Amino acid sequence: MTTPSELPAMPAGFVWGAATAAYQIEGAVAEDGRGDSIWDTFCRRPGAVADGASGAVACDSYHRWRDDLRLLDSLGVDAYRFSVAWPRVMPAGSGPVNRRGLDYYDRLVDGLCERGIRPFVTLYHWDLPQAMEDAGGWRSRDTAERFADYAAVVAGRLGDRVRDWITLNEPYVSSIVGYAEGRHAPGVREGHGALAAAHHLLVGHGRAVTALRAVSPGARVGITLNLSPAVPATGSAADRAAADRMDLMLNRQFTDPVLGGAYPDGFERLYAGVSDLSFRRDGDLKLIGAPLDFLGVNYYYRIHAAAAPYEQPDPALRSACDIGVRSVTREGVPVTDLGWPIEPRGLYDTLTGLAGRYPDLPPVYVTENGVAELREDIGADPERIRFIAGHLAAAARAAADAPVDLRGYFYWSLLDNFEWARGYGPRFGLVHVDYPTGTRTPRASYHWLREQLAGRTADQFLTS
Ligand code: GBH
Repeated sequence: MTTPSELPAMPAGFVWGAATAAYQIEGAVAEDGRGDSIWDTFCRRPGAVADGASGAVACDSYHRWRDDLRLLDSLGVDAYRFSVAWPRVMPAGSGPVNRRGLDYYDRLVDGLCERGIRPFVTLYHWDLPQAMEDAGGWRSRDTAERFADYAAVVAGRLGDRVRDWITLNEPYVSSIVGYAEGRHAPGVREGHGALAAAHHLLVGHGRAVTALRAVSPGARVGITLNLSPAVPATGSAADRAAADRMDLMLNRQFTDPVLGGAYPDGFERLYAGVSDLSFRRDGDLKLIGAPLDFLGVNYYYRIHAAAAPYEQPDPALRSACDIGVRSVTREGVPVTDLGWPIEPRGLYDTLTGLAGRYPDLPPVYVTENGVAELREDIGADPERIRFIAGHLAAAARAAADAPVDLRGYFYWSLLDNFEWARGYGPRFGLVHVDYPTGTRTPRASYHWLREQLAGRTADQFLTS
């Protein structure tokens, strides 16, 4: 298959956008009354983040948001997905509201609306207030209740202009990478605790959906999940079973409750001896599985899964990511600078798979998809152009082949930014950022996308 270098024609109303997240771009972590988040704390831990980096300055978007608006405007996108920092709005996670923190998002939303750019607001992109973590974090059910309170406060301020809300970004990463792998904040390695975190994140999602709709009756509410098909590295029974375990942990732990109102078959068996799952309460699944207005899908790569020995033989001591699977690189599969396989068919399989598994699948947005380079290259990024065009083509084919109501695509990311535990090395941006000056320089992919979007004609976008 040849890789296209143009965007496919999409149905009328298809939303083209770019995405960012608060801690990755804002900086200004101690300004205007913002409280600490778990990422501020985690970044101070020696060895936790590459080069000892942190989001303390990042892209300085807290001050340079007008630059970001100009970049979005001239790019010609329909929408901008950004996240609100909970510790700016409620510095201790609950209790007093910090008006100056909300003012920032108010200005940003006004600026977007003036330019006709539709805001998609993520309420939680991993920056839990440290005070909440000190009280147990997502292991504690109370955090879910506080999250819903916070969601209501944000909707109360922005809900007159914001229609599209994403409760959580990637609860898999918040729970498993944060509380089981320990590679992300809060940096612990647990079994039961990580599974409790995953469940409480979903409870928080459900409560926030109710709260958002109560405060802002016109709200359209969804959740964003990172989905990666897990394919067996070989045809062996052991590798097929390993791929199934990976699929349960990574994908179906989240899609089944949210889209099907039940935990998947085999989940209890996967974690037998690790957790008794006693954090589940009657009524939770009804709340978690309440119908959504849309599903956000973040797709980066698919996983080639092979069976591996458990790191910890005793299940009682095992972390929730120790499931007897390792992901392998397949010969002949191209990879990004981060070693992530480049396989647009994984996005095709993700979308058609959702349609096959969940009869009531809501409309879908690809809320993230992107590629990083490790080179400090300002101008030419042909790989990025090929990556975007290839994945869009796969998404368009999926929407043609399966009952998927695909509504939009957001490139990750508008800007180079703080790439979590990997610091500032990986650069995902359509726009290069110079650190620490914050100078923004659009790359070739930005100019290419601008031309593609400007070239949209009415007939090109008629429903196929
Ligand atoms: C997204 O997560 C995030 O939403 C976004 O904030 C982030 O900047 C973007 O991806 C790019 O990374 O460490 O190589 O073993 C995507 C889901 C899950 C993908 C963890 C990377 C670790 C792979 N991520 N996974 S690796």
